[in-house]
Amino acid sequence: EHENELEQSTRDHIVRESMEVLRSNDRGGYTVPAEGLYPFQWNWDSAIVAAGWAVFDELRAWKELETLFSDQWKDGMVASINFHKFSKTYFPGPEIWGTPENPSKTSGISQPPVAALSARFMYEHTAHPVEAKQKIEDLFPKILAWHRWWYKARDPNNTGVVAILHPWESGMDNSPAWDESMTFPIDPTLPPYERQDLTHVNANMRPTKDTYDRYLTLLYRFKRENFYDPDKLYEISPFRVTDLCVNSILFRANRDLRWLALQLGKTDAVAEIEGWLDNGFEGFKKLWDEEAGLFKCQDQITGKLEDAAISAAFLPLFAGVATREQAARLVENLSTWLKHVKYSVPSLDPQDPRFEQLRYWRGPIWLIINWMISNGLRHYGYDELADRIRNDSIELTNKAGLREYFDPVTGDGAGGTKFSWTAAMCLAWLD
Ligand code: 2M8
Repeated sequence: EHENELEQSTRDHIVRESMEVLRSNDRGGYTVPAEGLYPFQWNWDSAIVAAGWAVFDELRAWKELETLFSDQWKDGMVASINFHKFSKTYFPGPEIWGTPENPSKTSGISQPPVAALSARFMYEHTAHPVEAKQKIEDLFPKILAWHRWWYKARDPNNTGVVAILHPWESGMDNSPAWDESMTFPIDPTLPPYERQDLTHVNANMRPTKDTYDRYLTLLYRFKRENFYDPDKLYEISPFRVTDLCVNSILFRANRDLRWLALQLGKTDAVAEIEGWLDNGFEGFKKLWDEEAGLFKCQDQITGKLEDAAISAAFLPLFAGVATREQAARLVENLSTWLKHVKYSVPSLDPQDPRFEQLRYWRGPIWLIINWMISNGLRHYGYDELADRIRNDSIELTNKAGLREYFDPVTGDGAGGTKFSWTAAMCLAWLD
């Protein structure tokens, strides 16, 4: 009894703190991921944060998505970063990206398409259905245009799965899944640059200089190539990978978009989205590594599956694209991983020699990924494992606070503090 009360008061405290983090990271219509470290509107952060706002301020939640789409490119792309207000605490900022459309107001690449998921979540949980339906009416064509962009710009050969052309597009920036595909030469003419991230967090928690040189090699190449013209980029990019994170989220987002289309009676769109789902189901088959019992990312230039087993290997469960047999193998693998760390889910197989418990997407736990994996496991009937991930997530935030990510061995918090998407997950998922 006493313990329950204690637990309840800790939960109340986390909820209050989470609301406080969103309010303090609110810059008027959009929420920054973390003060200083990430001073602009990031795409998938923002979509996840909208679900957090929805728990205590619906109008503000819709506003988050509206602001995100206010900078949508004419071709349908929604950029990874929207630079609404000047800040010199982040590199590379708008002066480096120098994108043509909305002059210098966005980056020139995209990020995992979470928006349809949040729009559905908000519509399903609304206390004001009439107003919410109007919001959905307005957002629907924009989200649809963005999904179309993914297929046109990033799957011109109609394989059913889309490419990322930069590790930043996956959201899992320095994942070992890109190691083999990030071996192209560094541009010898790269202008000198000064990283800002290292002024906010320890270097051992961030990507290395060599990795940043390659991020920038790609950026300058894309900028030179007719200013990020997506028709060209797909052909000329030395990095072209089928990423499990973007593709699983896109698949799930298509299911949610289809649901929204049905609410709005848009039958043409339903048929179009069903076409993407059918193709996607076929496309995912190539990403299954039968020997490993895991999904893998694929280098589209060499055709090879990437060898790294990363947390995104479990995201096809969230997409709902894995078969029952595949789900069983995935669960077997995940259970083995968890024998090697205290907390779930590390971003890399802890048995991999490249595993680093603190370095960003090469080991640490990210709450948003935990939510997706747990949700997927529940869908396939693996409730016990789903509960374990949820309980670990509660324990981590209780213990370490609303940090950017967490050490799977010690449970310590790492990276940025007062982090928006971690707060949003505490509100929309863990409470
Ligand atoms: C990280 O990415 C940015 C580049 O977009 C960076 O490190 O500079 C990633 O964790 C990404 O997934 C996330 O959206 C962003 C803001 O939280 O930070």
